[in-house]
Amino acid sequence: MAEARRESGVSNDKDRQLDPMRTDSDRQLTTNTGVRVDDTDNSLSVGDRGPTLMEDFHFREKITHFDHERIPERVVHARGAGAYGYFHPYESMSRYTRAAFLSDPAEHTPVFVRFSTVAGSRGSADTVRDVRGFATKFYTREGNFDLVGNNMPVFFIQDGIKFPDFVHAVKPEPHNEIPQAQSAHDTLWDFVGLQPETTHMMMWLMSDRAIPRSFRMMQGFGVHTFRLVNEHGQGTFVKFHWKPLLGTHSLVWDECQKIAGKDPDYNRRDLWEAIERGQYPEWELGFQLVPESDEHSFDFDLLDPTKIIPEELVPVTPVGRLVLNRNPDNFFAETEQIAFHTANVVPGIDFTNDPLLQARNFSYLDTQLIRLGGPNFQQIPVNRPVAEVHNNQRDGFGQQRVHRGQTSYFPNSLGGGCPYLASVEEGAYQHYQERVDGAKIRRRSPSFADHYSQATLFYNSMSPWEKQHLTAAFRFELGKCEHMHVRERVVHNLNHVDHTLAREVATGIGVQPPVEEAVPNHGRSSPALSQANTAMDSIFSRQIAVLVADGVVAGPVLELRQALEKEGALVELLAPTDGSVRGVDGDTVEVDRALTTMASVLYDAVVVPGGVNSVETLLGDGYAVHFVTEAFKHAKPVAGIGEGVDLLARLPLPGVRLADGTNGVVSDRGVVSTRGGASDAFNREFTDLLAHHRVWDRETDAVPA
Ligand code: HDE
Repeated sequence: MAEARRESGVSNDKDRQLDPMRTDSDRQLTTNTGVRVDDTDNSLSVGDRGPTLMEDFHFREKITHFDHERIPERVVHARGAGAYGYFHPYESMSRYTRAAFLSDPAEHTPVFVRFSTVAGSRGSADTVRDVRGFATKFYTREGNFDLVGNNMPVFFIQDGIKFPDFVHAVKPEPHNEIPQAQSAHDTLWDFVGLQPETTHMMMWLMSDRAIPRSFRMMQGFGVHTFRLVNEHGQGTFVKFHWKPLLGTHSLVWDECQKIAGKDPDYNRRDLWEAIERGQYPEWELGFQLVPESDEHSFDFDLLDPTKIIPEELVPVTPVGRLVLNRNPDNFFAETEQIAFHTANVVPGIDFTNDPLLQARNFSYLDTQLIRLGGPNFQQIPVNRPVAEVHNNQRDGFGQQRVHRGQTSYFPNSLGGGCPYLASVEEGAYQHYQERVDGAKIRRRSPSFADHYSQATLFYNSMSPWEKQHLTAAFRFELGKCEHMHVRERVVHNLNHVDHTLAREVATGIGVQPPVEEAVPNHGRSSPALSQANTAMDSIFSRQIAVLVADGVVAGPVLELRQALEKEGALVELLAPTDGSVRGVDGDTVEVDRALTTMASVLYDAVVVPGGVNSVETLLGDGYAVHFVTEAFKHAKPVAGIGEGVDLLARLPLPGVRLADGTNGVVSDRGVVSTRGGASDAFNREFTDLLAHHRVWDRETDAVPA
């Protein structure tokens, strides 16, 4: 299995490096010291019913290992999923950076990417409202470069010294460890209300970005302004962007909460299965480039991580392509033990004085020391660079290498001066020679003072349905706060973002709506921020449920299935019980899953085919009725073929016009119906709806599901 997976992936330097470290267990059982074992079910005891003997080294070793099998989970981003792949640039970026992996389109650099949620513990559900981590390790031939980003382009705080406060506020409350993986509780919103610099990020967190449909359908951002440096030592500011090929798509909140129970591994499973199927996720790397001479030409500070550079001001230059094409062999060894660090940079990539980035450059190495048990964690297979490593660091827990020679210091003559230094021309890292001077002060830069303009920009850029989701999210989250003054303070802040938003939120949470606007809305927007403008041209890997029972008219279903699968979609037949159903013509139709094991929230769309008996059975099945109604409620495409339309007609689908026998294919409010077969016109209409992901203007609370 692992072999098959590996063969499906592109073999590269990292893959080849890992190969000798991979091990299969298709051999005789042994102890850790290689002694063969003939019984691992019974401990060594005195007679049949006597005490267990300390002498039983196999027992002791087995239990001891087990006792120590957990390492501390990440203090944030504990829950994640990862995969290997590769990156290549479209063309050389050497004008801006001397980084070798960005200079040659023919060079494919191996990568490992780990996606994560932030607040929840390792076993928490995937579909919580949260930021998603998007951390990429590039195993370049000049050393590892880690781009440790998120799926949102800004952050909660401006200075890293506040990170423990923020994390303590968002994590489960310390007295009772409630709630798990939720931002909807008093301490977070207490902090947020008192810390207006969080406002812009809270808009993102309350938006649909916080509930992605798939890791494969998320953007990624480096967040901070970094610096590229070319071979002449010239710097250019840069913001890193990842754009998913499949577009940026989200779930709906009600759906998220249900998936958290139905399939807590929803996003993790989605990534794993897509890669196993060979439907490799892809992103485009993009740069927003700002010449140093323009450092001060914006109305915000480039060093302030609570700000974006609107794409209308600085467009995103396409740079290269990231493909994830191989699942890890072992979750713990690879996904759990991978150690990212913002300070893992290669020549040509450098930092700025963003105070959040500076703090991160300390934190990540520090955290790995406790999490991975000592200073040799870079030798763990997943962390090892493909570039050669030579230095004088010999000792410490878990040293894996056997360094030879008498010397482990520099300079030396006894070891022939090795390892010796490299010049910059030979590829040594040289820090950007930025001139800095100033007094030591503990003060936030006045250029970081505007906490609202870009929150307003974000709000103004949302489509009507996105605004509605945003308001609903604020109401939900604040509605979970026990303390009225906590709610009030957030509304007060929101009134600096947009008066209507503040009033709408206030009305939903029992807070007195503000009477006057705090500041006038500046009216500017940035269309690139709205998910309404994302790619909607593909149904690749979308999942469609077809509900069937005995008596189904199978022909049109199979045709539809073929048409959808041709476009890369996945179609599953669900019936009241597993196995197969009998088609109306007596044919046997294989079923993929029993309805009771699944739920509409695990699919992107639902189809009800024809067949009088099939439809009668489904109508009498609460799961089936709920399935379709719920899919409708969650704004998903719904389709009825033949008598399947009768089933739709019996459900509370407000205001939907259905095919009536004479009018061919009817498509109304995201419901496609036809009394005939699944014609080309029908298939096209359904495919188009699917590509658009959801029919947002149809979302309705009136549907009881
Ligand atoms: Fe992190 N962050 N972070 N963070 N972060 C960690 O490192 C930290 C921040 C991000 O899949 C920790 O190995 C500080 C911004 C990701 O393994 C820790 C500050 C962004 C991941 C840490 C920040 C991130 C982490 C926990 C404020 C987006 C998961 C375990 C100064 C640009 C990486 C670990 C993975 C993980 C510290 C802020 C992204 C403790 C102090 C901003 C994707 O080192």
